Amino acid sequence: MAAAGGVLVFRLSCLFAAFAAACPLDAGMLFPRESSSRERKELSGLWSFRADMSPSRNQGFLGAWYKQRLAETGPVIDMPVPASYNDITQDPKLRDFIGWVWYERETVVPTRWIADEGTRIVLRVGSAHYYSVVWVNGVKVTEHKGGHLPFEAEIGDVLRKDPTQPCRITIAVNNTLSLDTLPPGSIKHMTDRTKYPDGYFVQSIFFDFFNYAGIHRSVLLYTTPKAYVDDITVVTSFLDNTGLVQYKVSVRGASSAALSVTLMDKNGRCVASSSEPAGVLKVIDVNLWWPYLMHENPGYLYSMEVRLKAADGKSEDVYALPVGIRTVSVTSTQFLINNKPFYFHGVNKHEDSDIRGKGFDWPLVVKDFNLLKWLGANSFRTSHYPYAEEILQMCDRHGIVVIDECPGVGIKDILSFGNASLTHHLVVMDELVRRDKNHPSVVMWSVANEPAAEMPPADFYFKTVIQHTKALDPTRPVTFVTDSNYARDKGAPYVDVICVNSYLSWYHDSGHVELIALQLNTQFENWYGKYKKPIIQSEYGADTVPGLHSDPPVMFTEEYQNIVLKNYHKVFDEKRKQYVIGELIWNFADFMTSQGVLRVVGNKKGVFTRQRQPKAAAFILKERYWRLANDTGRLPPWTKYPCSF
Ligand code: BDP
Repeated sequence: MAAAGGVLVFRLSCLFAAFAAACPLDAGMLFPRESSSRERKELSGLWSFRADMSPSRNQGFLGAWYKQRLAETGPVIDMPVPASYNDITQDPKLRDFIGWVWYERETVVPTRWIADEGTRIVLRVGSAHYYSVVWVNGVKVTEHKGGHLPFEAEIGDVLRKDPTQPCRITIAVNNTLSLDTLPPGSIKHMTDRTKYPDGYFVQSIFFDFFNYAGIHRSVLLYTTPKAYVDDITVVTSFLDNTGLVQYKVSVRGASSAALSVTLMDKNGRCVASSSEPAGVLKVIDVNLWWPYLMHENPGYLYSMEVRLKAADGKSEDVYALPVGIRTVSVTSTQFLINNKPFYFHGVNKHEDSDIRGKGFDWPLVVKDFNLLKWLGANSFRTSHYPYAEEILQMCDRHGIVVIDECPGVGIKDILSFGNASLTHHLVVMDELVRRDKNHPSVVMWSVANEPAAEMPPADFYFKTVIQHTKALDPTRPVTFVTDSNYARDKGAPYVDVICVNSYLSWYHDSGHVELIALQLNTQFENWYGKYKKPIIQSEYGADTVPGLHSDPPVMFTEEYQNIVLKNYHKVFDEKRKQYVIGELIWNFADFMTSQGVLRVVGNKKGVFTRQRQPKAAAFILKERYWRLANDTGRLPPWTKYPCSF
């Protein structure tokens, strides 16, 4: 038993060594939490805003709009942050705008932050879509490529230059997508003057959601002492009833410093501690982290409190990281969490709602979690980009399992498989793993959705991205999501789990629901026969306009969505006894897309409307998911189906 324990710790150490060494980014990206040594100042609210409507979209840079107050260089409007700017006004030019928009906010920084040279002042942007440049009091402090992931800059030096000035933050954001951005897009200049006026251009995108833009997550200032905890990495495991938390703390700003690491249970009792920057904490009688509906006490979190005392003994930094102790592994037919088979019965989502677009909104987040629980969903995929950190924290606490997807959606053009794209894709994976590596809810990385993987460079491209991701994090499986076109299997040899999207009786054989069983069966047998890897049906569904009815069912009615779901479910029930390890409906809720003849004010495949009201299919899914939870989980008696909601 001791020997087995030793082997496990050794295995964990090897995995961990690879994990902790692989990330090439030069700093951590811990979520900014308050503590006795760290303060936060939220900058959510109204910002000044102007879209640069000049033909070149370059007026703001030529006129150096960042050098003075934005209102001094032209008219400004109020813009809420966080929110997409597209749906905030009545102006169609702003909804469909492509190019640079300018945000500005003035704030007052507490005098003690400025006076104390030992305080680091950090400006953090949760996400802005797509390319951002940031100035403080006219001085450029950072720029960042890519939406959906945070970036930050230390701004203490700039503020201390003239402490009498308020802190004026200017952020220019450009939503232009090119063939080497992620997601890719392209600008089309229309040259036929009989049809288009001079200078007319449009942005083509190859993905099915509205290209919402602006500052999507909160902007804030936070402080740390000069010597601070820059990053923490944890990898967890367990043996019998002993939990193992392998950790590494990275410190900055001090050549020598004393550390204390304390792991506390839910009641604040210390269960393990250490004074080393890296090591393994052992937790006797461990409470494992379990998914929702798999255990009567899901989402159990410990708190790892790291205290850093600088050598001069004057300053102390304190950071508390929530830690869930669990393992994830994959066999040729199963997905195991804590060595028990886990069946994904969940949804695909979007960050999307009326008015806010992709802007973070707590009421929406909490409503969505209540709906997930009502539905009996135990998981979701962050289709098609990383979601807000606050959402992952909710998943950790509620035991909702996450497939964490990068914005690799719509890689359809051969030019998007070139070096520039690949290099950027690897950086995005670095940033994603750095941000999300410590979330117990995140059980798998998804590197792309439905790329044109039949193209010749795709094999090298996906091999490189998948192997890079596995090197970054050897503790989690990796997938890439393919469509039902079997030719597009280029990433499949390298992934751990096959994720397949298919729209049987919808995009082909439209209306023929009687073919679903046969075609779905063929789909599964083909993939499993060739790769012998577990399969998730990562998308399936049908557009449904709420309130449209027809019997016998026809496309777009609520009855049609129901019958499509039921036909898929019959096959899932057969195959889940073999190698199908999950089903994720497309989609949780209706969402906005670009206008086009296939979309009636957005994609209507939600089982909830965009306003989060159930269509008939939501009740079918709810009945099924609770029944599945009963079959596959370990529910306490009071949650037995039929549930009491
Ligand atoms: C899938 C895509 C998803 C689309 C969906 C659809 O992965 O982004 O929204 O089709 O057409 O192929 O509804």
